[in-house]
Amino acid sequence: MPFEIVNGDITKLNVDAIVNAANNTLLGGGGVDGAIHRAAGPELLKECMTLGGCETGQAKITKGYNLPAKYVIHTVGPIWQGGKANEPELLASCYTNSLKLATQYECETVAFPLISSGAYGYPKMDAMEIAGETIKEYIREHDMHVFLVIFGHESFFRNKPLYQTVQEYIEKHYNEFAAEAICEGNSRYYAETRRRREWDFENHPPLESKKLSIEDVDWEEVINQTDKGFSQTLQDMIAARGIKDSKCYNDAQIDKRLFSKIKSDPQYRPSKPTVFAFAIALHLNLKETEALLETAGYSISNSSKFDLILRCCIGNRIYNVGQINEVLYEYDLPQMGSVANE
Ligand code: AR6
Repeated sequence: MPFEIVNGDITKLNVDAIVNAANNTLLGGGGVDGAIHRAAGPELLKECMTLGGCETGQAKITKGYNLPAKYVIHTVGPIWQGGKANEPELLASCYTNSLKLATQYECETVAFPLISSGAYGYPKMDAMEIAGETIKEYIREHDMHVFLVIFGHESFFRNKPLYQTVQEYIEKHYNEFAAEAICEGNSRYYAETRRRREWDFENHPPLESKKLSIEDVDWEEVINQTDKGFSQTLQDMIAARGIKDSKCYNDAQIDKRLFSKIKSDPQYRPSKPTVFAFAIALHLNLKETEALLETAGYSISNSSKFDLILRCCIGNRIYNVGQINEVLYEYDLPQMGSVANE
């Protein structure tokens, strides 16, 4: 279910399987292929020699040897030839076939590099689009945590309208909110900044004005009993929305096991990103989000960029964890649904 875009070196990840962007021979090469063979040691090449190569778009699996990962899934991306040689379909099948192998080998955590985007010359933005869409489609139906590992911090989402809206919002409010904290004693200043903040959402049409797919709910009764704690409040909210648990944790991109843990432990205190993820899955407005945060002992902080991003997205009725995670990635902030947060 959860999908995270992270920065780093894939050979260092402690996951069930890492995916290698290999070539048809499967006998090693440069880029991420070279790095994986170096880190795994010579035994990996020995096993690869028994595999008889691999077709473009297909995948084969080996052990991980000296890597922290248990398995390496070797896939061969298409060489970019201008886009008219079936490259998008072949690239998508690299992800799907690798994920199918991972399922077959009962892998719960899988990490991909951005296949074909180096020596094979696939335009990076397009490669990212295909990777994101294909992985998200697969994990909708499969219980798996997938990482897309970007080598070196590269930007992918700065041209998107949501990033630009958030950026403007942060530019406008970040200093103001920081100043607000300093001037806490000055109630006139505080009232003024608060008024301006509220004006923002009241007078600007939200980005997403289409009708929500879930019926609006009168939360009054649900959120008035905040002493119930997070676990019970969340369950009441899910019941009030009339949705299945699975829809809620899938939309929140929260791991099923984490959800069960939260449900069975009335005292469970989730991380802040996890609370926000549920607020988004439940399509809460800002007031309701604040009430849910309060049940876990949090409030929205005016001097935290993470909180400002979430405030901006929820104020604009952006209820898509994937889109919000793209913005968080650009700001190098923890993403919602990340196990590392819990
Ligand atoms: N961790 C994560 N990503 C990495 C790492 C790393 N350690 N090293 C590089 N990348 P490439 P391709 C990124 O060229 O385009 C090989 O020689 C890199 O920044 O490794 O599919 C094979 O043998 C880029 O975004 O793979 C083939 O002949 C991405 O991994 C050929 O290259 C993929 O770049 C395959 O080319």
